[in-house]
Amino acid sequence: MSTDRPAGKARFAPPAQEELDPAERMGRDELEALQLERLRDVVTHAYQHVAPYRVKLDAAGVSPAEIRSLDDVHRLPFTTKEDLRVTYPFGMFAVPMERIARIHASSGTTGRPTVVGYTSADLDTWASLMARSLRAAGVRPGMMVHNAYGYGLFTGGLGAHAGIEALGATVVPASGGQTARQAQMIEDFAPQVVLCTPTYLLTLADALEERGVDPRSTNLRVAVLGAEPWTNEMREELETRLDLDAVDIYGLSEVMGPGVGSECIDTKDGPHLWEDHFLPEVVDPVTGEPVPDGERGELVLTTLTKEAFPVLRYRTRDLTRLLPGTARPAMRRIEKITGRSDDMIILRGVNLFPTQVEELVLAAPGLAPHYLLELTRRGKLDHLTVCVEPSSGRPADPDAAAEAEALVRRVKDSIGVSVEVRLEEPGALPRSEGKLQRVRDLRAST
Ligand code: DLL
Repeated sequence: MSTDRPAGKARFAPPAQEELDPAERMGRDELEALQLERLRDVVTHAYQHVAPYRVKLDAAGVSPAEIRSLDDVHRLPFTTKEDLRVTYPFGMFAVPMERIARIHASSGTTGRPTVVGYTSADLDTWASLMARSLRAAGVRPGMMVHNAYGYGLFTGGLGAHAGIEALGATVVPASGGQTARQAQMIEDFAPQVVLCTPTYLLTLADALEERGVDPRSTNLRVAVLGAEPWTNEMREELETRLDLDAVDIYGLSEVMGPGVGSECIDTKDGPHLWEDHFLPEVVDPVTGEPVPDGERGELVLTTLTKEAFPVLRYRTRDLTRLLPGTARPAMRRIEKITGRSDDMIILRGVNLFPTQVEELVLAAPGLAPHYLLELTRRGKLDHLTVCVEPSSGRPADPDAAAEAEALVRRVKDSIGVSVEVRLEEPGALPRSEGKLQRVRDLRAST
């Protein structure tokens, strides 16, 4: 869905055809021929250099030479996060350590971290795809980009950084945290572009207001937002609050980092996947069977060009569907991600994602765009409390209390489940410093 924002600051124009990479201008047949050639190469590379892939492919009875069409990808075994964990730290690397130029790792809050590696050619590819993503968002050489994705082992900061430089823009390596100082830099340096998570942009908008700056008055024109699920309602909120275009960038460390796909500013209709480097499929999350384009399921990605860390049929756990290309006709899009299969809450038999609640909270004018889902146990049953705040900033605001009351009904009507809604004091809910945790699970202690 594309959202138009009210006329304010001039919008950035999309790149002209001649500014695009050759692959972005290919026809579908040419692109698929390239994908097939690369798929054969990557399967051969993984088979020859990564022992766990060799074992799995042998067990599945598939030899790299049998990859004759793109559909043959369905014959390859899946790779899961667990496969990466058991080979911690470097067991899935496909090149000798001397050729590894950089390492990143996931936070590992839910177990051992997953570690990924890049050769210098991989870093070049990543920078060029990140630059392509920024260009699609209307960013051009010479612009200033405030990069508030966290620097460090997380792929967001350094991945985006290299892309900004590759594009020829000016990078402000703000990283995460020190929000008051970041707001000041946005005011003083006047960047046109900001890169961060959608929830951190809300934090930045609050910090601008605290400085007495109207968030609509900055020089920011585009925000390139990702690393966590967010809804079109959140997009509208941010676009209106800051008077800019908010575009969606997708990626994950296991597959590369930010820039696996990105939205084009002219359509804002879900990230285009950069299919010259990644082969997407969507599968039924339970059976693992591929579903046709247009049907919802779990996104599965195969890297087509990575040297150090090739991944075959990686189960992302991200839920979406494949849609036809628009701004880049040959490259398919993913629908804005609704959530991850592991974020799904099953409440008395009803499946619920935090984004479904987000849509409803953001549609309630009396409520602030902050919310938290608190899971507890009452007797034998799970109980969900949606914690919200008044948008007026006034404690116990009667309008907000009425909206909170109405939210109980709206959740029941649209999601089909009974929840409690608790109106908190203004500022009581946790604010984002990067990726925001939406669910507080207190079931073990209640
Ligand atoms: O979050 C990479 C990234 C950084 C993407 C900056 C975009 C911008 P991980 O920490 O490995 O990598 O987390 C990857 O985050 O599987 C999704 O569940 C979620 N995610 C990433 N981008 C989006 C998005 C980075 N645009 C996981 N919409 C992924 C929804 C997203 N979820």
